[in-house]
Amino acid sequence: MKVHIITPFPEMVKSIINCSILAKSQQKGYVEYYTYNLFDFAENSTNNRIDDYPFGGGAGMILKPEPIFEIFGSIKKGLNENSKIIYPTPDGQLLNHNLSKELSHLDDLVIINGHYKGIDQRIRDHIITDEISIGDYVLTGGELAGMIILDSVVRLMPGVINSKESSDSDSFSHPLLDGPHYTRPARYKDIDVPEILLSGNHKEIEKWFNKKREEKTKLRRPDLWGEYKRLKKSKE
Ligand code: 6GU
Repeated sequence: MKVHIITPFPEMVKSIINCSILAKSQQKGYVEYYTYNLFDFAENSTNNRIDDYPFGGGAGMILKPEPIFEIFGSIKKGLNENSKIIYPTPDGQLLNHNLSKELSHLDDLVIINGHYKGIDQRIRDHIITDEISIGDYVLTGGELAGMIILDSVVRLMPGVINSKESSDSDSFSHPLLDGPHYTRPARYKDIDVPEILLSGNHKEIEKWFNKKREEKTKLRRPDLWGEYKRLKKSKE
């Protein structure tokens, strides 16, 4: 997958893609990241301005169309038909596991990060294919939201995380939330790991783990709990 990220703050983006799994996914050849500094494309077209006042008045600045159209014009030729142009925005469709999974199968992803009050609507109407929100709260800019979207997508690409089981047991790839995990030592500061985990009885351990997942889901997410019970019933 090729990932193109358009932003006025490429350093912010690079600090994230150069660490941990996102960096490894590039080293292993699964993903290639390209970042574009919006200011580099504002020199000719808009006298170094990337934003301007909104027509009709109101508070906040709007990202100008020219630099973004120019960058996108240069990227567009190389894009596969199977690609999405994403605008992270609090008024977008809510991100969830299924959406991340869908995006993880694409050949190209373009992420356009907005700032200030937003971006000129013509960019949204003519370039963007998907507007995505990461939750019901507002961030100062699109970079962090874009990186959250990207992180959730890249980790689902086959091969990026070594063990398939590791991502399959996560919360949200299953109707139940994930349960408690322990590692050595079995006793630390007089606090013991649950005995069942040391028993070697895999069947009982699985039962115990599932019970823990159920308890947590029931308590924290009545919506998922209801869905889980419906699913269980339909299988009976
Ligand atoms: Cl995608 N962007 C910003 N700026 N704030 C958000 C968001 C995105 N999703 C929730 N809040």
